[in-house]
Amino acid sequence: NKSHSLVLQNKFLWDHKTTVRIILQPQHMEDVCGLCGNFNGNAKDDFTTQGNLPTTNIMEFVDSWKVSSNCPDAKPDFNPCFETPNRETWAKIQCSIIKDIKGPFKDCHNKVDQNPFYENCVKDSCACDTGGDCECFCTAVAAYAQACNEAGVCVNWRTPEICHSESSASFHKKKR
Ligand SMILES: [Ca+2]
Repeated sequence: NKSHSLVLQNKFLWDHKTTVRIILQPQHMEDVCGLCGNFNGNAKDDFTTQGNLPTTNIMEFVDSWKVSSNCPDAKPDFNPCFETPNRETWAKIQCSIIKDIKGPFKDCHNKVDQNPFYENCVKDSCACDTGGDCECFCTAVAAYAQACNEAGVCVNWRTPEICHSESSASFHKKKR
């Protein structure tokens, strides 16, 4: 069937943690729909609901793609740091690696705006408070590293102290 052939012909990259990247071959343009868009070369119609209605309302868009109607609706402007204020300070300190003008991303700042990635990093790091808590932080930083990489700036940011590729989560937990 169609979804089976999609799996066979395209790249699905999973980091065994919190990130999945799906790279479709061009022949699948317009074969897909959903949260990742419809891959038709027009970014402006990617917010199309499951009912095939284009919208500018991101809440309407994401809620339309819920797998189970039992899931609660998305909350507009939801900030997980409000619910876990004890984590916010930690999240801001950790995520400051993205904005640090002397840090590993300094050469990327004039290529890719670091601010939205920093904001997402803080929110994600606040949200991930039960198990795998550093994985959300590491994933958020890795997203900026990926954007930098795509802009031609290769950033070597992982260290034994920060998001080391082996068992980084347990390492960070002990340190905190
Ligand atoms: Ca599109």
